[in-house]
Amino acid sequence: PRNSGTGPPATGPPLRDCRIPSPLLVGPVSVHLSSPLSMEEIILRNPLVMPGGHYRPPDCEPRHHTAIVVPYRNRQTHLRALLYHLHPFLQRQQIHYSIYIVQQWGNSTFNRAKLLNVGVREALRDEDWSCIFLHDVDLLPENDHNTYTCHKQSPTHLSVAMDKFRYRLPYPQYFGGVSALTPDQYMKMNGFPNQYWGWGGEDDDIAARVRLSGMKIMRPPVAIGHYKMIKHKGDRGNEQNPRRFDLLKRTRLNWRSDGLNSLTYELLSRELEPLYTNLTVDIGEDP
Ligand code: UDH
Ligand code: NGS
Repeated sequence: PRNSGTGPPATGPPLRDCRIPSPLLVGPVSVHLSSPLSMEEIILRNPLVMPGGHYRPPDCEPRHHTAIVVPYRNRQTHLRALLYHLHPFLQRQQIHYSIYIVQQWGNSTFNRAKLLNVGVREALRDEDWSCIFLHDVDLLPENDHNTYTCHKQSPTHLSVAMDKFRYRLPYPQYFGGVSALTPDQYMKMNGFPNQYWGWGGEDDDIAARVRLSGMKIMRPPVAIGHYKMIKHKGDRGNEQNPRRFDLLKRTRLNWRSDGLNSLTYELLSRELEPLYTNLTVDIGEDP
């Protein structure tokens, strides 16, 4: 129904449901990274995107409502490449979506999983999203048959074939890059850990939480889950976390007490940029 909270205002006759699969899909796309456009040019190329990076297909009723949550700090060129690429990609899938950039304020050590927790909580204040995507800023999907929707049964890992891993999984339990959950699945696993400051291990912890809370991970076929990663060096403020192996040993003991139910942060601003919602957040620092 058009007026169930996620629907647009009731104007005009009801739209027919969007077709599955979307007739706009093209399959494999070549991703060029050489010269990213300016933000102004990307805005001009996406006239149907509304403030906050919000979009709904104009001529059919979408079946999927997806929030894209991106953990972020100081990756301007990657962000432009992602927006340039992802907006048209999602529009071809005829999804109702918004893109949330969750920006860690200050210079304390980066904490990807905690930023994702913040993003999920803030996105769910906006809309009754049926699906939440956790998306690294430097990963560009190369095939639009890899749909940005959720499975009711299981959390999904989408980035199963990244160019830097020669288009296959680096190890069977790998859950980094791009993944997706319904809000129910997210609640069931108590969200993500808040204690991983610095690089590494948080994605393995999230994968363990999926299993410990009684769920499984689904994946698209390797031929479809292709991603190009924008090459870069390690970031200042995100050095390897020496505690990650110790933390991972305790996931089984900690997942019920550390996560969504222990999340604290201060939202410093929430800005509706033309192509994304910009959440700037103080998540504190490694104690
Ligand atoms: N991120 C930022 N800014 C940072 C750090 C991380 O935006 O300063 C975000 C960004 O969305 C990135 C994600 O967090 O895609 C994951 O960052 P990462 O550096 O852990 O992973 P990535 O796959 O790089 O991008 C890995 C290469 C460097 C590894 C060096 C350690 N051996
Ligand atoms: C594992 C890390 C993951 C990481 C993956 C790929 O070793 O967090 O490598 O890393 N786990 C631990 O360190 C415990 S990558 O090749 O992208 O740098 O995602």
